[in-house]
Amino acid sequence: MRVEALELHRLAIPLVRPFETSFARQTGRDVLLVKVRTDVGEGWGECVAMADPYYSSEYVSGAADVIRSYLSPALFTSDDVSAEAAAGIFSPVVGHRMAKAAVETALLDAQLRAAGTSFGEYFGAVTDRVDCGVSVGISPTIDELLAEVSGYVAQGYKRIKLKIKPGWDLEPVAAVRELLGPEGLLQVDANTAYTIADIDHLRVLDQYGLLLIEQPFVEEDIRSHIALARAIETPVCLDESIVTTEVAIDAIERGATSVINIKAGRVGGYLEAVSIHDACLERTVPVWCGGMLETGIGRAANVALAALPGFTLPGDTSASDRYFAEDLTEPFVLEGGQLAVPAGPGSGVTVREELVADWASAPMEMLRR
Ligand code: OSB
Ligand code: MG
Repeated sequence: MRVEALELHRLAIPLVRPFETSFARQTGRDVLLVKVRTDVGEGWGECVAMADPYYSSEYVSGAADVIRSYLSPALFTSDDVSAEAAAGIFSPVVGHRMAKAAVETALLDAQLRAAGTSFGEYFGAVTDRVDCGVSVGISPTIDELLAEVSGYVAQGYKRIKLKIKPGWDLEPVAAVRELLGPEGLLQVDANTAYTIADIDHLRVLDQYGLLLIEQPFVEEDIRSHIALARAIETPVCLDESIVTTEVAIDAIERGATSVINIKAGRVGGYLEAVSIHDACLERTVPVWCGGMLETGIGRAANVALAALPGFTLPGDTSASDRYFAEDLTEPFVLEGGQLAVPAGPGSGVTVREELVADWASAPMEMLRR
């Protein structure tokens, strides 16, 4: 396929409720979309980078610049590119995986739409619906947290994930465990807010029967995660630390993680995400699909990924209305705690281009060969 042009669309979309983590409080999403125009048709990709470099070193303006200055010129040097070739074409650029993932996904969408193949079929999906959980932000009070969680339970979400940080951990976890009862699936995510000095404190969580504790320590600190995994019963799950298949295998073999949160954006794209899934399946390490508050464009691909056989835990693949009043595609609607895997070619969803234009926070940028 020959890429004729890349369009960069920057949008501002309000969230239905603020989302607070240990690192930031977000009231909206700063969305970067990539549309590729090729000789076989068009494709879309959503960049998961956040407005500021607080979750990872990437951020939206940086990702846009990497695409503009490095990734699109690299694509234009060839007359025959494919999603499978993208990682090689982009390999001179170190890191910037979220930027690379957005472009690779747009290429894959164009290529699979032309071939009449869905993301699910291409990735190796074994089911047409996936179990969904919901990630619940830090709340001003325990009462407000319980009201929010009760709403999600009533909607049918199969698992609750609580964002935690020092000062917001044991009390909210105890309260939500009581609300859910002993059988309710519950897990926590610290987004690197703790240090090795907190191991004794984190051990107290063992009494709440959590599915896992996600990323308590900084990205590069594999050693402290190994120490924690040895000290507590709650399984340790890595998110931020897992940036490639090699890192995933290393973390598993060293005992730093016994569950992995797979986010395609964080690892450079869906092809690498499938490779991490395969490595985990081979080692019987369960995985689940993470999220970055994606619109329907990114969500469609996540739901297809979550349909692979190793995704045995409910993902952060929530319905459109958990995030936005209106979505950029047809909405993803929860049915029996599940979302349907889109079946049409490529991502299987239709981008509402009039909304993309209406919600633009900057003029569209056209990058041509
Ligand atoms: O750590 O999993 C995370 C959102 C933004 C950045 C990081 C994370 C998250 C979430 C929300 O937990 C997942 C979602 O609902 O998309
Ligand atoms: Mg996380």
